[in-house]
Amino acid sequence: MAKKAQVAATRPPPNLQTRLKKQSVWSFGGIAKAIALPFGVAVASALAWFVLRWWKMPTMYHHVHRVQRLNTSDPGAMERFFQSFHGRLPVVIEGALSSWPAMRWTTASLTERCPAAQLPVYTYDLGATDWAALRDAGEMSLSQYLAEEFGHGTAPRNGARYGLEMSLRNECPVLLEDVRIPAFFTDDLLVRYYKKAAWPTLIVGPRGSRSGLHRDTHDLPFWMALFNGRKHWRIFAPNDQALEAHYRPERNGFAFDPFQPDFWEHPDLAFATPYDHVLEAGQLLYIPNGAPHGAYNLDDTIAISGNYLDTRSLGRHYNTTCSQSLWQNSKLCWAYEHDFAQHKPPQAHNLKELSFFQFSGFAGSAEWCQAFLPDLRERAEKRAELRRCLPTVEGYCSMLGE
Ligand SMILES: O=C(O)CCC(=O)C(=O)O
Repeated sequence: MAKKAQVAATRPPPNLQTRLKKQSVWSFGGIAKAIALPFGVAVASALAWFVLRWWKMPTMYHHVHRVQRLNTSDPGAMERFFQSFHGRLPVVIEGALSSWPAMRWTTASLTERCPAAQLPVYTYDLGATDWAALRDAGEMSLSQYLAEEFGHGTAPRNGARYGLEMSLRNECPVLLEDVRIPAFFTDDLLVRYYKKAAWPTLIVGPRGSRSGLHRDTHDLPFWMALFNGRKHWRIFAPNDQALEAHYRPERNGFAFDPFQPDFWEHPDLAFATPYDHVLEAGQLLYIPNGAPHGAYNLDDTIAISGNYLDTRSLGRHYNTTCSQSLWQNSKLCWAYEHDFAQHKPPQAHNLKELSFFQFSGFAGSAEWCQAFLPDLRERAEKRAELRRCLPTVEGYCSMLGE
């Protein structure tokens, strides 16, 4: 009896027993049991989502077009250019550069012939907000640049500097004698009315240097004549919808790498359709108005390039380009309307390749000097950076008997 009473005394009263039972549900084991199922389901779903996304992740663009070619010796090449490519599609033009002395340019000849030339240099940074994802890295002498950046063979290098848009007429006018303006691009309103335009310009880039995907200023069409090395190009149609979400108006460019898009982050980019071409020395590339483009230098490259505005592009210029907030206040959208309107487009078959001096409206280099030098002197009074170029241009023109 005494024992029974003892046992009863150690057993908790019935209401306390149920309380303890309830508490045990919230013990560690209980909590673990309670969350194990939802946690397991969440992990499994996350894993399934990850695997599915990885499985479905595109590894390349669904469609890649090759850039079509046009040979200048084909009868009707000029008409074909205007019918099929002008304002619509990029095209590689062959046979246009074979007689240009610039095809013989080397780092040694540029160094010797342009001793005072200064080259604007840039470094590629996809995160930068600058044009073509190229950060301004200042200016350096062309000869020093070529000595430091070119000739590294195939050794992998990071942070190569890219030399872009060196004005030939200001920095090394003697080189203008070695280049021509291809017939396709000679109907240029800018060279006639917008004297600030300094095209064609020199573009020099060592192996591994590159530009980001961008549209050109005022969505102008672009051409490049390549004299040395190979350049890999990716170009998109002006209205490729898959690109629109990646457009950054502040830099008229795109926040992704067209050569290695991040398909994990942006699977929609697989629906973009690039035109792909490795441009070889001796080839001329045309990129239509507003077409996004970017290039990667597979070798040390030497090229010239230009933008232009021809009468056949004027409708697009005013109706599309100038309606964008980026350009609507630009002088090119209002100040030259009268001049541009009275300019008649030449017939395609009348277009001929021109020397730079003829393209600028002069019979030859001496006549060009007579107009350009006083103009440069006047502009140099207001712009200090042009003062540096005066002795170079004066030296060139005095050689011709200005
Ligand atoms: O050659 C390059 O890397 C790009 C040049 C270019 O696209 C441009 O000047 O608009």
